[in-house]
Amino acid sequence: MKTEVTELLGIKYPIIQGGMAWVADYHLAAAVSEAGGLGIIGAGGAPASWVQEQIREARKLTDKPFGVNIMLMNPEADQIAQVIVEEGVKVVTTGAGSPEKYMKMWKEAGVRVIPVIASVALAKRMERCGADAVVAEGTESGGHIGETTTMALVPQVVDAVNIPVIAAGGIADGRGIAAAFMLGAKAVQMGTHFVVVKESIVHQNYKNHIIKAKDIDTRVTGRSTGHPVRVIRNKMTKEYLKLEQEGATLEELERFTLGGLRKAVVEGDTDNGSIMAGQIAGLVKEEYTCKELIEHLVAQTEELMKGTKLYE
Ligand code: TUI
Repeated sequence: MKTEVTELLGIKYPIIQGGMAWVADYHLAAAVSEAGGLGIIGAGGAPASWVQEQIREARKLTDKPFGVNIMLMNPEADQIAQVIVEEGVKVVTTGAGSPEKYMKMWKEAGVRVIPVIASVALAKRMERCGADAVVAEGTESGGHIGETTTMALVPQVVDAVNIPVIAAGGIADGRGIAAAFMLGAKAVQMGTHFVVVKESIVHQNYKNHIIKAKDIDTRVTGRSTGHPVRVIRNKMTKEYLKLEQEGATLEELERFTLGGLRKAVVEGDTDNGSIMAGQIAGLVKEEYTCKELIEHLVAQTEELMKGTKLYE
């Protein structure tokens, strides 16, 4: 399954694992890369020293390329950007902001830079400042999201830029991957399905919520604060959304979500924590290893794309 993105990144399959905070540690990233995709270590809100250690641990498990995701609201983003260069990481993805100020440093170090964006305007800005590709992430995604759906966003971004576009949001099987190719994407990024693979260190309670979720079970918290975040509905979202509707202040609302992802992922507190997941959670039913999942995805995609011009 050779595409511009597999060539750019030196990977076998055009499947990238999302750099999910607290979830995407070196175990997951190395397993995905070993299986032929691109594994990504999610820096989330972690300190730079943690990121450095994770990179070194991943290297012990795989000699294949892997990446690091910087969540740009991280207070140590500057130091993490530096660690990526020092440790010789080949690929960086960014989220929740614009990575413009790091671009020169990364390009000089030969790092492939792939910003995650949720609009055409930002995709164009990223292309202008030297991005190698963009991930166009639809609002179906888990976590911090934009407004536009994957179906509408991907073809508009594809038409607006000359760099390869990677589709994300609402993709968890071969049907979604084939659909992404039809929209003009050259690869996909998936998060939710990778949360439940065998190598994922996420608490079993969290995995169970994803496996049990139905199509309509996600909620978006924080629309009023300007930081919309998609999570699986639970006791916390019920209380949060009620308060939000009543016009609670930012401080009152933040009390609910502060440390919420850690609570759910690490402690398994799925009543009070933030169970970030995408709308496709309802389709994620089985538990595979990374290798099994990726092989399954590739077989399903190839079957669907037989006879199309897009598949060589
Ligand atoms: O970043 C994500 N998804 C995330 S980050 C995250 S950690 C977090 N935890 C609690 C609250 C908030 C975040 C969980 N999930 N996806 C990539 C993404 N980035 N989607 C949309 C964007 C984005 C949004 C605004 C990128 C840039 C932007 O504005 C840039 C600018 O400066 O105009």
